[in-house]
Amino acid sequence: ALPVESIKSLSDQHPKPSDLHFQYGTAGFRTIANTLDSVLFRVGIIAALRSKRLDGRTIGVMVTASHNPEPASSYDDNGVKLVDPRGEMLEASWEVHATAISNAPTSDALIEVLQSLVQTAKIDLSKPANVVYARDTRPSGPALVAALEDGFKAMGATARDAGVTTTPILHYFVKAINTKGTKYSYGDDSEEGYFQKLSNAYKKLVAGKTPQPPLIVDCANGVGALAGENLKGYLGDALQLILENTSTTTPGALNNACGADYVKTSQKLPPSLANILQPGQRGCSLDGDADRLIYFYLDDRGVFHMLDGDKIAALVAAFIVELVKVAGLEDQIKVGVVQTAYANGASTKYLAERLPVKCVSTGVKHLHHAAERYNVGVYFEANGHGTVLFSQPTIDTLAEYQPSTPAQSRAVEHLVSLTELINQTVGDALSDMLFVEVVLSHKSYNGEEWDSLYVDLPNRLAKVSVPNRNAFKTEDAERRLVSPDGLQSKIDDLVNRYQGGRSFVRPSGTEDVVRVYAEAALRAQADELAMRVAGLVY
Ligand code: NG1
Ligand code: ZN
Repeated sequence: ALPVESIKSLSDQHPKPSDLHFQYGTAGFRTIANTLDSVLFRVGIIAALRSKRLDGRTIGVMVTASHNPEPASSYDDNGVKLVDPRGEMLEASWEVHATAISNAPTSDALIEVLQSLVQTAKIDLSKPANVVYARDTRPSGPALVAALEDGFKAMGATARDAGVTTTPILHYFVKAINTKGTKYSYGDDSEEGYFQKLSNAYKKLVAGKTPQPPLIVDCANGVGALAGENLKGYLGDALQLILENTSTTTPGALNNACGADYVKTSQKLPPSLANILQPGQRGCSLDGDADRLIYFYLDDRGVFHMLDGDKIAALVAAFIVELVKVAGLEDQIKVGVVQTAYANGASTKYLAERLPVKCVSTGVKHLHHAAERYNVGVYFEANGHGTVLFSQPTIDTLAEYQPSTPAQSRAVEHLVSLTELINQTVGDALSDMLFVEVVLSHKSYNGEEWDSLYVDLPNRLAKVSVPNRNAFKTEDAERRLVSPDGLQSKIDDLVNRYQGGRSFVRPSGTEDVVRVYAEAALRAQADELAMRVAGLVY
């Protein structure tokens, strides 16, 4: 039976604020840190129940607010996400359970919701509960983790503290723990195991290549600085990393005028790198939990150029397609790409000329699931979150394949090393960074040559506050509105007046706003189109 007494007494120490409604969205629960205590306690309970439901397999819990800033005030954000046993996002039906549990007004109501979940989800409470959890560097983290631990305690779960680490490393742990000792072992379930795996694969992939010039890494003053320092040690001379924005203990520094979201949103170099990045040199920015990556460089005239998730997708997808071809596996291994509506139209065009491309709704779970339908599925959001998934049959094909020429043999070895280099559980800035470096070194590309694969269409992203964002309903992978009535045809009329025009409107899943995206052949036109569509929405 449910340990009602221990849940109740601990729940009384983590009361739900009566005036707040919580929602498990695309980023888990994310809101102002000092309102999240009851949510964290309850997430501890949910993780334990989810583990019991899955026969004691280990569930992950990550405490982070990713790229959100951390102002030194009571308004700093934090958040929490659950990770399913294969290292993937929580199954959608449990997002609904998590929302219901987080909103039960009292301890008694909480018990009732939990009892009914145990019934409907057929949870065998006699099964063990195993959890692994971690947090990013936010100052609000330790108190929230303490509340989470009370949730584990209330359920009698066995919980392993992975300390302060990146979101993708936590996902790696979950998969490594759940595959330990099986023929599908994902790696040793330790940080050493993770860094060993990545750095060994990297070294194999660049063996014999001229070492790349040093890479500047903007760590967003977050946990990526700690992981980056570690990775540096494992890479040795194979790749020289210069870590910047590593002040993980300076209040308010996290994601402040630096990091992947700053670069992508403002399309600017972080001011802190102004005297560091030299013309021609490559740099990249991680976000606050190191699951997003954006590259950039300065041209000879010192002008800043950004290489976002779309450019990364173009670079790596074309590389994989080429390796598959050289290996002689074209007929057996189908490579495909998944994007969202935010992908730059020029990237979609470039990719679609080379391989199948699918567009899905915003949110990693949509991208991940669509990518799983290919033998090798590449997915990247324009904001720099993405990875590559190799299906198990494809990994088996690679292992069993008998190449007939040295070139085929090399290509197959590279593909196998890529399956080890790439964190296949979730987007991973450090793993993606090494992947990009591999391709640049194989192609002998500098930033400018990579950038010239295609030319981005000028684009503008705007947000509009509206009384009720839920009035905005979409279809066709969020590219068209079905409500409010008549709005889509007005947008269509506007778009038709702009050369190369494209625009769409959708409600954000993480903020109380409606987002407007527009692109057009010319900068001024993209800006104008975005402004006029925003005018229709408001
Ligand atoms: P919303 O707020 O639903 O647009 C944002 C990002 C997504 C994704 C999620 C989860 C944009 C335009 N949207 O979603 O790509 O990263 O956050 O973190 O970047
Ligand atoms: Zn992130």
